[in-house]
Amino acid sequence: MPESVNRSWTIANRPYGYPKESDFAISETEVEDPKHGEILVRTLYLSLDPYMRGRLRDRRSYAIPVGIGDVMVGEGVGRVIASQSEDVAVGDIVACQIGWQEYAVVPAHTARVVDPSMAPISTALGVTGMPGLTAYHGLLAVGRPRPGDTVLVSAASGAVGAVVGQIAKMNGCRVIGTVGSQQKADYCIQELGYDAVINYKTEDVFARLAEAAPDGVDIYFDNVGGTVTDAAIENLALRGRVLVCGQISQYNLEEPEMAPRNLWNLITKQARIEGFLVFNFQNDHDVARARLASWVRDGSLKYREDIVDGFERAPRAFIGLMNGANFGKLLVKMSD
Ligand code: NAP
Ligand code: FER
Repeated sequence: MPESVNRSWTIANRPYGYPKESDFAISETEVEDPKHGEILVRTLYLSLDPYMRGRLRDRRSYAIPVGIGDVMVGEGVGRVIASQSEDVAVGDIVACQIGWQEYAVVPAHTARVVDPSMAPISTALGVTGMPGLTAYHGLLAVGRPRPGDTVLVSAASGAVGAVVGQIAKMNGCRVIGTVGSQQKADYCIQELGYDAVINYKTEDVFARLAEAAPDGVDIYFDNVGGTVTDAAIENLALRGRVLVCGQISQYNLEEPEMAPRNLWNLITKQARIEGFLVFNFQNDHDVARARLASWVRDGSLKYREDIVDGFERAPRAFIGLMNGANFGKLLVKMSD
């Protein structure tokens, strides 16, 4: 029988600037029984993602903000422990919108059954999940890389960035990454096969990029915004493109920077900037997921997970994501 108490992380205050641990509060409720069409899921892994910072803001976007006192939103992978649905069985592993909690009752149709023989189940939140799909569709469908292209990717060792860089290499591109530490730089070169890496915290990104991409950047896959993006725009190749995937350098600023001011480069280079959301590509997710999983199985797509042990640590780990403390896809492993 399931435990009777469910612990969840709720929002105590809307963060001002960088979130603090005191912006989150643990609450305990009874574990509920699923009703018709629902399943009860016990969380095994919880995903922590940059987009969650946006959900803490009091503004409407593609999703409504999390309210004060509400359980923090988040995707998880869990085991079905009770089911009132014919489509999902007790014992199945599912990926679903679980929230930051130990148990969740969710409509069965919103859960995706995960096949553990495809890839390790934790990857359903990373390399074969939302971040991997973002990299896959963003690079291939929006960026359309050609062999010989120079591809620049920021947050290059992260959940999205590491997949972008490796798929770019598979497509015959020259890959340059930007990262925030020497350890991440070494990983990108030694494990992921990048051609060059720039540490934006210790190096002059403008000068190093001009050196590393003498013929200019054909595709900049932007995960961060700020200075790195200014430098990328300054160094675009003819008909270069900037794919705006994320702007993490701005997420915790109360006054976002109003850069870039060097858009005249788009005229001279006849370049374009395009933003995209992973949700735009839902019809192609199954094919993409199968390809990502097959690359994981044959070893051509490497991935790194930063697994934090214990549900209590979720807020601290999330705060760390916002300043680069994570190294790889950030997950919380729930205690057994
Ligand atoms: P991640 O890269 O695994 O982790 C975030 C990384 O961002 C940190 O490790 C850090 O790496 C970097 N970072 C943090 N603060 C920074 C700052 N002030 N300036 C520059 N870099 C900073 O996270 P992820 O899940 O792969 O997400 C990467 C980006 O993709 C995020 O911007 C996210 O919002 C975006 N995204 C967009 C979509 C979409 O549909 N458009 C979907 C998923 C993700 P360093 O130590 O290297 O700085
Ligand atoms: C993300 C950053 C931003 C993301 C989604 C968004 C799924 C969308 C924001 C909006 O519509 O306001 O990392 O990941």
